[in-house]
Amino acid sequence: MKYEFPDNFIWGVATAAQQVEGAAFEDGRGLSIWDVFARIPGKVKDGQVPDVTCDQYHRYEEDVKLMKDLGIKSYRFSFSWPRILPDGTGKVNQAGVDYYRRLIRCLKENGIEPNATMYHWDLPWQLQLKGGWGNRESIRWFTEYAKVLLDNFGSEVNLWVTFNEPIATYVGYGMGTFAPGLTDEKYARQALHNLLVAHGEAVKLFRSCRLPDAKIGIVVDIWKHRAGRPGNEEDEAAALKGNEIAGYGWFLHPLFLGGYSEELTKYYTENGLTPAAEPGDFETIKEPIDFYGLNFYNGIVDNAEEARRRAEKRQAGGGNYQDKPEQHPEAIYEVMHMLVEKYHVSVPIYVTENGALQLDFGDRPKEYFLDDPDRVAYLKEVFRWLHKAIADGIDIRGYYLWSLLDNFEWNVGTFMRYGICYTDFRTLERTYKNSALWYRQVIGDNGFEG
Ligand code: IFM
Repeated sequence: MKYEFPDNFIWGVATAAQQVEGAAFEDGRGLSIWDVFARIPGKVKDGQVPDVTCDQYHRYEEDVKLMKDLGIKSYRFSFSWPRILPDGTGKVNQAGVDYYRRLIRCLKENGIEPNATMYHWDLPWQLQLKGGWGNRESIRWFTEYAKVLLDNFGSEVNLWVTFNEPIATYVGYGMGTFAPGLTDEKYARQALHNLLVAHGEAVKLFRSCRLPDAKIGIVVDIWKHRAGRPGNEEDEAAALKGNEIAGYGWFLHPLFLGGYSEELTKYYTENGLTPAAEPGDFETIKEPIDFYGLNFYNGIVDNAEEARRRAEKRQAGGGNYQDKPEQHPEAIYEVMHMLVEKYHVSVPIYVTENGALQLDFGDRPKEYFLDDPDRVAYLKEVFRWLHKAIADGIDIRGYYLWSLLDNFEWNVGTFMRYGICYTDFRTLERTYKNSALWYRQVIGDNGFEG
């Protein structure tokens, strides 16, 4: 069967500033929470730091060339807040603005549409020192930053994302495994409330700029949970928690339906976690957006027995990522329907991230990574389900593969390789993996036979 995608379907690739740019201490860039966090022993695998990563800051022309050669139609990247505003607010770093101007110009000259994210987890360290997202002032800080971006690039970029995956801020403020490494549940819940209001304020600001061709949205990742043993109390509770309490429902409900869900409200009340909100906050969060960005990687089956077994293994030193979870690419289809049917999403949807990883234990040659049939098989499966959702009438406009390059995968550093291009982190040379060649074919044919 031929899986053909709609005309004008956008085939893209995605990255994020902290993961690919490097040049952490160049041209006036300030520190981000990740620069600092990575220096705390034990926080990032093997003590890796994101100082150089893929060095895209110096090699963006080479990367744009790769994209052009692959037929990529749109590049989703993020602005580095501390590169633009080293202290988070106040003085603008002109060298930082100039870098993004060069990048955007280069993309456009090569016929590649920029899709820019304002915030992909790299809060300026100076703002963390003032409490970061837990401080309600963060709404004002973010709006100031958004204004600098819109003033400088509003007429250059037509696809804008306010936030990438808000949940990461919970992992950083509540669970401690992401920057800045806090484990304060109440503060984390407040931080996420502030962040959502900041999103709404940025959308209002964007509207006031009257950019006729530009659109704005938000990216929320969805890992849809279901009970492994339906009816089993523990499994059902885990799935509810994964979906509503510490998952997508936390964000989608206020963004599309208004206010926190019944389940989350109950949880907040019972646990004394209700974030302080001001009048008008929920209207601001629900400010209409132009598109929704879905980051999809997997569907999750919750089985408490299985979770216990894994936890024991971890405690015994098995490590966090030794067991690859079951793959459920079909969940993307369910997710698309849920967006429309449960959350009444009526704006166009983009898959703003999707991809597969290879684990790098440091003992395998480059050639091993270049041949990646598992990634191709996974992508094919995702595309089939995506195609089916489009055939059902869901308005899906594009797909961004995570990622163009192997890059700095947060707290596991370069251990997880998500790229369709292999990055040699010593020489910084990029090499196509077989998946890149396959993706080029898909883009060229606007679909595939399978
Ligand atoms: O690398 C991350 C990205 O920064 C956000 N979404 C998930 C990716 C893979 O883990």
